[in-house]
Amino acid sequence: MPFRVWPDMGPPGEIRYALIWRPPSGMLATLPNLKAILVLGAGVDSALDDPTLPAGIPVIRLLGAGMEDPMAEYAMYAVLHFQRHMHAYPRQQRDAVWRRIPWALAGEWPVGVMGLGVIGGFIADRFAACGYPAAGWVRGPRRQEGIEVFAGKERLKDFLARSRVVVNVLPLTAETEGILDAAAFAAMPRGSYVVNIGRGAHVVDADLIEALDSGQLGGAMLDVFREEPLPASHPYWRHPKVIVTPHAAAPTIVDAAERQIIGNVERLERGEPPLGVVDRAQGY
Ligand code: OXD
Repeated sequence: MPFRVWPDMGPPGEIRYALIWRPPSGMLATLPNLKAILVLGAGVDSALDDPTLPAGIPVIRLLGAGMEDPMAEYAMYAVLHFQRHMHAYPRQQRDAVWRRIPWALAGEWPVGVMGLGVIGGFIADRFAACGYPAAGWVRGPRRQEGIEVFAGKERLKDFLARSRVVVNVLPLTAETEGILDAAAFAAMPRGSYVVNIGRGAHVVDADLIEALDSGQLGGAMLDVFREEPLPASHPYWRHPKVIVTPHAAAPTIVDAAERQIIGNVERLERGEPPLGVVDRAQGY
């Protein structure tokens, strides 16, 4: 199959499959014979954001595609960092202070994962396997062996209240935008932690900073932001309780993504349903 790299795509009518990550708004609408839109990532919020996105064409996302492991590594690192006070020891070292900070064992440190899709479910299993009481919050009813599942908006508060740390991997939709706000932080135990590897817009930034400053939250490790790159003037960069990483939790793994995308194009060519089709109304 000929493969063209935008903007050198030749006659737009020849393009049948578009592999995208944040294309300019309106670009896909110029392709009259498009059969499928394949997103080169797990999150499709930016693709669905385009009001000119052609209707009736499947939008397909990556399902894990090897990103589960690096995402889980990031989440594990963040949780261990906070659980074992690795954020506090550098301050002590600076002043040559020899003081052991008491910590809770994994079994006494409940971890909550927001989103139990391919990636979130994998992360929750990792925590459970390492002995953390692991729970997940999801939109609708779901079961996952060994994971306490809280389903629906009405269970969100209970989920937050039992979590010493919340790891967010939700898809960004109209329903989840700003879900990590002042009310959510207030529901968490005092001094707990937030790890965001979902999307920046899940967090109400001013509320997070306020919760950190008041001591309601002990710290946050953030990989995703409303504006990326995070502007140099943003208070997160210099906040003593925030660790900023540059959307680095899990890059798209080329080999695995390639296999999944080629598999889906082959399915479409055979007239079979592809895997990972996004429900546009639902937003993921
Ligand atoms: C993704 C991402 O959605 O990189 O894959 O954020």
